[in-house]
Amino acid sequence: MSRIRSLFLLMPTLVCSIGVSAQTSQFCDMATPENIPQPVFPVPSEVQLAWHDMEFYAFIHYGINTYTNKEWGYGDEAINTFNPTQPLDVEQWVTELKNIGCKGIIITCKHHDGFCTWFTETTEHSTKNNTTINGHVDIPALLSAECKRQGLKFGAYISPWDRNNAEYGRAGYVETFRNQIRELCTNYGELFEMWFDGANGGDGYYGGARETRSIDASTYYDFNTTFKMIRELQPNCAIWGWEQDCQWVGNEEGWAGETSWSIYNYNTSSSDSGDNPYGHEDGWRWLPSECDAKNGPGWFASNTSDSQLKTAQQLFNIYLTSVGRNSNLILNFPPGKDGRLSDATVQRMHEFKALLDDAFGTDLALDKDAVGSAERSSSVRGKFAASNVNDDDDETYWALEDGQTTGYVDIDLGGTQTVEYVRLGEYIRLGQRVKGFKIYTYNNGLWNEASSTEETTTIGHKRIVRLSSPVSASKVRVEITDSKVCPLISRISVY
Ligand code: FUL
Repeated sequence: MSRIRSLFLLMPTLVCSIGVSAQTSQFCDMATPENIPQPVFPVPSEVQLAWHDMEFYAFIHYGINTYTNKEWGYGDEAINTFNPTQPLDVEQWVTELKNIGCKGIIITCKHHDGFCTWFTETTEHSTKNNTTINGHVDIPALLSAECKRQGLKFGAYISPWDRNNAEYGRAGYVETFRNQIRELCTNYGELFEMWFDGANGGDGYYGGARETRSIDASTYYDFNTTFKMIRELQPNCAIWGWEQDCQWVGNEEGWAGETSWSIYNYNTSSSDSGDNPYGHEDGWRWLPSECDAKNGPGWFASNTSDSQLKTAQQLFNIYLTSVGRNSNLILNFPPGKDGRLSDATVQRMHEFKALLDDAFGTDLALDKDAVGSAERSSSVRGKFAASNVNDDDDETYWALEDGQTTGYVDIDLGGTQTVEYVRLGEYIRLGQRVKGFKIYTYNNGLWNEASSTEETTTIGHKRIVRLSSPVSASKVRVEITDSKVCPLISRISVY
C-alpha cells in the first residue's frame, strides 16, 4: 500500500481524535451503537454527490457555426450570420431531451468563435446586436426558463479561447472572460455544471489582427480567482475540467473504462490534465469522469449531419459504456438552422428511448426478498440489511463488518424471469471500495456464474453489467470478491 493511501485510510481516526467540524464528525460514528462505517478517503463533496446523481444530460452546440457548417469559427463571422429561419423552439429541445431521460442541458453560450448567445455587456459580438428576424435572442434566458418549466437542470459551456476578442492573449481579456462568467452565473438561475473547454489558443481573427496567439492556460486565465467567484455565486455548480469537480474521460467516443475509479492521482506540478477513462485505485482526490459524445458527425449541426446520425443501438451502447461504467454522460443533440432539432434527430431519439425502456423498464429485483451472507451489526434494526439494496433508495445500503471484504446478496425474483442486465451501486458518500464482484444466476436448483463481456471489477456510483446472453433465473446473486475495506452496496437492480 502506498504511503499516501495508508495516510488517507488513517485520516478519520486522526481527525476524530483531535475533534473537528460537524461535517467531518458525521464520519466518526464508530463508537455509536449505530455502527456507521468509517469513510475510505477520498470521498466526494456535496457538489460532486449531486453531480453523480445527474448521470445523463444533454449538450447543445448551437451558435454561429450552425450557419457556416463549421466546427470552429474563426471569430470574423458577421453577427447576422446567426440567422434562425424560425423562432427558436426551445420547448421542443427540452421536451425531446427530457423524453430520453436527460436530467439537464448544457448549452454553448460562447464557442471558440467568441460569439455570445446572450445579451452580454462584455462585448458587441453578441446576439444582442443581431438584427435578423429571429436572431435577437438571449438563448440562455429562453432555455433556462424552459428547463425550469419542465423540471430539468441548466448548465453553461463557455469557451476560454475567444478567436474574436482583440485582447485575447493579453491581460485585458482575462477580466472580460471573468465578467462573462459572472453574467452567466448571475442572470440565469441555478447552474448545475459549467464547462470550460480545454482547447486554447491558436490562430484567430482577434479583432482584425488575424494572427496566432499562444497562452499558457495554467496561468493565463487566473482560474483560481474565477473559480472562487463561481463558488460564491453558484455554490451548487460543478466545475468541469481544470481539475475541479469532474473531468474529461479522455475520449469523445462515450466510453469509460470497465474498471473505473472516481478517484485520481493527478500531478499538480505537471501539465497532467487529469484526463483518464480508468481513474486510479489509490487516487488521492475525488475526480470522477464525464463522457462527452456526439449524436452525429460534428458538435454543430451541418447541412449533411442528418444523413450521418449514430444509430439508436450506437447511442444505447454509449449509455452502457458511460453511465453503466461509473461515469456521467453528456450527449450532444444540436439544433439546425431553423432552431429546431431535426425530424431525423427526433426520430433517432425516440428509437433510442425505446431501447432504454425495453432494457430498463422493469426492475425485477425491486422489493423482492434479499438475503445477505452476513450483515453489519447495528442498534438500528435493518440499518445494514441486504434488503437495502433493492428498496429503490440509494441512501440505504447493505454493509459488512469492518475487516470483511467479501460476501454476497441473493435476491429471489419470485419466479423464473429472463435476466439480461444487472445494475449495481455503492454508497459512495463513504468512498469507492469494491475492486471485484461476480454475478450468479439460479435455475433448476443450480447456481451458475453469469458470463459477461465486461470485466467485473469496480462499481462506484453506478455499474451496469450486460450478460453475454439473456438467462432464465429465479434468483440472482451478487458476490463481492474483493474490496478495499468492507463494501457498502446501495443498489442491486435486475432487468
Ligand atoms: C472540444 C471543442 O473544441 C469542440 O468544438 C466541442 O465543443 C467539444 C465539446 O469540446 O474541445
